Amino acid sequence: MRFSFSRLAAEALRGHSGWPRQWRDPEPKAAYDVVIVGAGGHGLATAYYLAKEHGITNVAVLEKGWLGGGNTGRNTTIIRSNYLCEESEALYEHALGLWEGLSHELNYNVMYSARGVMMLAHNEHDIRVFKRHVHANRLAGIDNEWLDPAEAKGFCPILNIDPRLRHPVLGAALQRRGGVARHDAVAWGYARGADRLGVDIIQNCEVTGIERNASGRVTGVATTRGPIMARRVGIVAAGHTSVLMAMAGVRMPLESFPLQALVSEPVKPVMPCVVMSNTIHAYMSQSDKGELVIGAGTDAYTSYSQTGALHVSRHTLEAIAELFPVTRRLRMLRSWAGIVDVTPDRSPIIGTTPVAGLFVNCGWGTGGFKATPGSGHVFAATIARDEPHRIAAPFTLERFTTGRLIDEAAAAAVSH
Ligand code: FAD
Ligand code: PYC
Repeated sequence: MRFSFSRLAAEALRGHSGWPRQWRDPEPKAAYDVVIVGAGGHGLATAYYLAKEHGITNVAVLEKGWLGGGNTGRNTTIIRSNYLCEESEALYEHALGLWEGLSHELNYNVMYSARGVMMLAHNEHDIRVFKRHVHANRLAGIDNEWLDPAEAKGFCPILNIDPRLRHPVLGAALQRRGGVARHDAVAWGYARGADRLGVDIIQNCEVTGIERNASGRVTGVATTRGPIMARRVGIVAAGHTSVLMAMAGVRMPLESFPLQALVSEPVKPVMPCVVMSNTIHAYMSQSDKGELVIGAGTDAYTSYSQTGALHVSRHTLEAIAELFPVTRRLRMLRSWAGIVDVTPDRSPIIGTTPVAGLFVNCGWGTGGFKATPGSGHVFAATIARDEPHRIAAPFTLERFTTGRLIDEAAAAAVSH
């Protein structure tokens, strides 16, 4: 018998032939204890820790697209904990600690590689800001050190430290425990872990409404696959949080911007670490496949476009070619954008909301990948106990009414 491609494809689609049974999307149940909206790394990690640490397994993660297809699958995977304020130091350091054991925890190789993250200073202002971060971090027991230009080049030999550059390298802050991980492995690792603990992960299921009873408490969600009842709903839908929260009548202090990245054709290992430059909107590392992973800045205006403006990536490539002359003749393979949601103080919002039973985790802006394990861990505890986890407590929505902001504009890595 002859097999046509379309027949094989139809069989594969019908039965997911060859896939282990547990990978098929389950039919949604009528009711859950907890519904998580968004199957990015943060949502999946939340579901995993709800089941693993709090014994709450009647959980569904609803995803409008495919698992890990949002920012989790679009980011440049930089991991670090060199933030300025003590609230953020605690949060990102909690995450970094979890990264260090994550492959073991999930029995899934997330390819966390602590190869060092170096942030370049190009002017007097940068030097002061980064030195302030170095001192603040060291006081908190977090590794961060100052390098002069020659030391920076020693750490990353392809770095151009010619003082005649348009933006010369005047020094750098180095966090040696920082690094990168494999983004889709993080989503799949948490998904598999949650699935094995009984969580339902349902793709192609867009949440279109949030249902409440007469006293205003959440009772479930409306979806493109029908209504689903839930006692608690957690929104973890980076970039689209305002849209979802508006369904429950809550206005969020967020703006959504495209942030873009691109990768080069694969080359032999040339880049031993991660280098970032806030000032000229460029950062680069090398993936295990050999591609140079390059990140750009955000678009200057709010939008839901998943491509990003061409002049933004062009500006970045000019900066990259100047900082790393070996890249000048490389071809770029792909470029894309993700939609990030940004708060006024550049710190996330994690916690309860004015609507009983509704929880939110958002506002990670350009820098939430590094937080994935920590974010899921503290958000799960917040949902399970209906009160903020100790580390999440400063990051509640109320800070925008009390004015107790956590200003991380300088540590956010990408200028906005
Ligand atoms: P997502 O992975 O975006 O998941 C949210 C999910 O919600 C999506 O899958 C979406 O489809 C789903 N959703 C939305 N609306 C609905 C709905 N109505 N119903 C159902 N599902 C819905 N951070 C770093 O720390 N380091 C970096 O180097 C870094 N680089 C970045 C580079 C780029 C180009 C981008 C775009 C981001 C970068 N970030 C980085 C930020 C980081 O990617 C995000 O903060 C993080 O991945 C957010 O994870 P998440 O799980 O909250 O969101
Ligand atoms: O938060 O480190 C970061 C980052 C780098 C690129 C985008 N975000």
